[in-house]
Amino acid sequence: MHMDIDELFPAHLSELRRRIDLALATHGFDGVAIFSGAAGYSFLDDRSYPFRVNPHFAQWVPLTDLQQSFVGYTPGAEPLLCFHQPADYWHRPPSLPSGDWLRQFRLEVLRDPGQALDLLGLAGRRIAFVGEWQAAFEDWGFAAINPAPLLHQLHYDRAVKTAYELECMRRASDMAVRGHLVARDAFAAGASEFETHLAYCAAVGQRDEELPYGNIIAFNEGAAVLHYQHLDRNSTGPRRSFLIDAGAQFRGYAADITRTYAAADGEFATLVGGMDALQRKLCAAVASGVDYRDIHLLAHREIAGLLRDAGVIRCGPDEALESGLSSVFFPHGIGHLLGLQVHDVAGLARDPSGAEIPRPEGHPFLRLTRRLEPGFVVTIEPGLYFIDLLLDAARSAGHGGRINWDAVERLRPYGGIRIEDDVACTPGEPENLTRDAFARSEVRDDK
Ligand SMILES: [Mn+2]
Repeated sequence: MHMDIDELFPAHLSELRRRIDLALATHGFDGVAIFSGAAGYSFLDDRSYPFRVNPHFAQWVPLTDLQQSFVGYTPGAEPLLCFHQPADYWHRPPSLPSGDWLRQFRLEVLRDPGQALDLLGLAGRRIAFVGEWQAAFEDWGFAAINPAPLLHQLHYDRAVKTAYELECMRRASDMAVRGHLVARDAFAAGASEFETHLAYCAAVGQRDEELPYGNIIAFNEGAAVLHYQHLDRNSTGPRRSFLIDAGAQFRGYAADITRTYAAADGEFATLVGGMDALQRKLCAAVASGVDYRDIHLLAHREIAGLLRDAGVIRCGPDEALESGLSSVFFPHGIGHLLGLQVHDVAGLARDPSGAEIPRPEGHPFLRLTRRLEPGFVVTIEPGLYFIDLLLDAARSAGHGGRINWDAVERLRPYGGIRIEDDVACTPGEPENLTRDAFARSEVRDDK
């Protein structure tokens, strides 16, 4: 069912080398030093923020918690991994890496990050630094710090996933789906939002700071808050609806999945079913050559059609889209690139230069405007919400007559609906990483 990840790694690294060889030659560098990063500290405190590895580093090396380390690379030479393993009795120093992937690297273990200076071969060569800059590197002689033209090119290329990256994302999907199923059951069993969150983390096997983004676990009206961050500790009170937007990461690659559940049959449950059907239709539109902006606009028409059929609005899809009414209920983009970052880079890139493809007018939150290519992984996440702030603004803006306010009052206590899958574009049919992972979990459950 799953491919052997170690077998896929050498071809992945070859592709990274091919890409960076071209980028370095184009922009006049002899090599690159990719810094993993260092945890930052809270103001006036000796507590650090959660560490987030430089995604460029994680693309080369499947180590997401390694600080003060470098990948050094010059075209034609074996990549160098400067692995920082401090002598430290306050913390557990990182264990030396192992695994087949390591055979692609020359490993140097450093007690002090400063030892990387000689190893990186900066003398007489133009080496670009990629990562979060540290004052300690001031005198090292890097030719450039995060040169924008080089980064634009690497980010543009990153949208196309290698077979290794796709496999990492399938595994992240499996992990996240495990959490989703447990969370669904926790909600049904009467857990609080906070308890549901803990059950999710336990099932996935990742703590908050390891997840690709903070879980959104929202009951009832909370589902209308797009990035609801509060985790209510109270488990009493009515439960009408449950929106969970939660992921997982495998070797730094993210899954980003949202599901919405109705606690009982009725008007809201019917709306959830309608959203699920239109979401599948939008997923099927993920194909090579398709302008992602068109999927976004199709989503607006589909959601408006659903709202009209449900008696929530009183106009057709085209009028709802053109008047801006559909954005009252669906105020975010249909999705984004996914990979090493949950909202992955270069979603608007026209080409490797960093020039941008504009968003459709009136749609300021769309994060992806490119034409899809095989290897792109995108999310498809239509939403439909009852947001007081936007409904009030719609009334002031003259949309009042197009909205059935009785229906809005009935549905407002449910908050909203979002259904989100991660979909890989291929030369043929799209691969739905999320629905495939749910299907695999059902096969397991049946046994
Ligand atoms: Mn998303």
